[in-house]
Amino acid sequence: MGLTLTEKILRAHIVDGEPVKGQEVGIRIDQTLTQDATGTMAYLEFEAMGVPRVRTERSVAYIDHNTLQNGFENADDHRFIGSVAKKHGIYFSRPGNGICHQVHLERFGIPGKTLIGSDSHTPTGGGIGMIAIGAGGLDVAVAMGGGAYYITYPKVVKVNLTGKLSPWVAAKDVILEVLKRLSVKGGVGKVIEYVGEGVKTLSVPERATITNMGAELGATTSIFPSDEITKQFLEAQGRGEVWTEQKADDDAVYDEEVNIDLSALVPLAACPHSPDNVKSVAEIGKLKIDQVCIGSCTNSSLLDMMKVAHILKGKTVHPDVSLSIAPGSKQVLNMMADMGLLSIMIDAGARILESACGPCIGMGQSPNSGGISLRTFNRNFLGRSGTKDGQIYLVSPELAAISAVTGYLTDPREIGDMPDFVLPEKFTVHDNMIVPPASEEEADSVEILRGPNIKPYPATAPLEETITAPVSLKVEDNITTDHIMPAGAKILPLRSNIPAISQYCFTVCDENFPTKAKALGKSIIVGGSNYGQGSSREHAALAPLYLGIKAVLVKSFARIHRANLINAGILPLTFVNEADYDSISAGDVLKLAKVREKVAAGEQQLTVINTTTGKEIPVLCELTGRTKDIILAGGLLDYTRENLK
Ligand code: MIC
Ligand code: SF4
Repeated sequence: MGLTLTEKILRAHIVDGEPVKGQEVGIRIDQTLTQDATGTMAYLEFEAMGVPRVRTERSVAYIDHNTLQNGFENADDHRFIGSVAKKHGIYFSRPGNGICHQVHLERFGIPGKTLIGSDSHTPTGGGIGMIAIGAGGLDVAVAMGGGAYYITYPKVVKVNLTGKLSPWVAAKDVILEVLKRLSVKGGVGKVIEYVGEGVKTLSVPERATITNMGAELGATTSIFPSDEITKQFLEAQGRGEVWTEQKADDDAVYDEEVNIDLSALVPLAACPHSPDNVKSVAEIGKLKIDQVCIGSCTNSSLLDMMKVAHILKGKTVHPDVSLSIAPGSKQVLNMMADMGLLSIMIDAGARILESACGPCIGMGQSPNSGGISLRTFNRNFLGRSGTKDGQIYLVSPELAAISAVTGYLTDPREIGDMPDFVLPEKFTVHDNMIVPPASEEEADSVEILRGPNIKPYPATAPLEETITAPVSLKVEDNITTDHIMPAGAKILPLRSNIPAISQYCFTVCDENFPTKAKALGKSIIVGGSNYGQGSSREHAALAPLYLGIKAVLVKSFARIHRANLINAGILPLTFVNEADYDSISAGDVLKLAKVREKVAAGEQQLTVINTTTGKEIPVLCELTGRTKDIILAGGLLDYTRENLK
């Protein structure tokens, strides 16, 4: 029986467990990446493990999220990360060098290798045939220390691409179509593998747009084969020597199949407030817009910028619209300048932002009240833009650019003929903003620069014998990490300060939650399905840990968030009968009798007693050998410390 590409790469990296779908396996990690918003914590954790030098083939620390610096905190964090990187063998991509995923694809990614990153859009690397997975900071720290990364051995979904995209229909429309069909929960426990004749018609940046936004499916990752097109891309980056062919066997067996005829796709948009709320432009109709933002790790490549510049050439941004453009990397921005694209954009009235995440994570450019904003990004969760009632539509750069000119949501096919956009044979390569680490001999003398905003990892405690605690919060389905631990210009600077950032935990749902939870001392959160979707931020587990949350009981979890809860020593529980969700109210006191003993004995089904109503509720506590030990120890940090001794 033939193997999928996913399985080939995973099998070559398994160091613990068997390749059985649904079971946990540990894989060797070749490369890691961090960004600054999750990075400070990841490096504090790495330091706490006491490993002097990273044991990966390549680890890179990027600064791209917190680049606003409207206080000392961001700059202090950058210096801290830069100094840790230098000391411990990590490459450091300085602020201004670009968004981690874009730069990693350009300068470091290698087909056939494994990569984990403390950012949920790490699957961008799947665009060149890597198994690239988003993870919590602590998992990345462990991988840097040479430890395995654990995943559920995934099912593999075949997305069979046929045909060719019509002019002005984009890679973004491909992933929006997949999201429309599979939903934000459709990828859980799965890897999405793209195959078929249509693959050849897509360039590397287009493939990367698709794998990047596969994160919104809840998938473990997404992957394209590495072929001649990948080779050309790497050669153009001056890295042709790292190319290898990577593809599935012809007789590979997949768990599910989705067929997409690229020629039949039309321009699409994800409507507020979910990436899977996808409609065609025709269905949405003539929508007047207030803002257009082009950029983010999904759509900020040179190819995207070439298309945008072509559309804006000789035009002016509509008087009622603000257009911002953030190129994905220094390389992209540099080439835009050399190719004259930048002056076309400036001339048209675009507001050029630095190469960073920027508005995607609410760092500036919040829309006006109730404003309609078209964005080439990947997430349109409520409030993420910084404007609570902002209406965010996720679209392709082509659609965004033409709409910025017309002032309303416009089908880009109205532009008329589309030229052949060909990527240059050579990209401008100048890695002067990537600082290599100090040599082993020099490392000792590198001083770690710690600012006053950097506070240690919150206190943890081993799992209690019995948990008796009130429900401090009850929430609905599809709660995102942007609800649990919001980002944005005000809160992001506090990422290295858990006591301070906790004051914003869940405030989107309940303004008083932090005060309430702290006053209760310990408590439990109850939620619906797909709890914790979105970002990889472990702060969405660390802030609850700091506020005394002992267990989270929900209908189902998103993958990375569940892992982060376990890493933080918070018990993840799911209802056996989803209907029992209705029998619990905020304020009820729940009891898990002899929970430590039962978890230690490997019992997978436990009973929660609602002492307020007397009802007994069966719940699942699906912890395997390793995750069980982590929970018993009080979290991954304590567990790793124990195991490193
Ligand atoms: C995001 O897009 O939400 C982020 C900001 O990149 C996060 C990471 C973070 O919260 O720091 C992600 O996607 O993992
Ligand atoms: Fe940055 Fe946005 Fe990409 Fe997250 S999704 S890495 S915030 S550009």
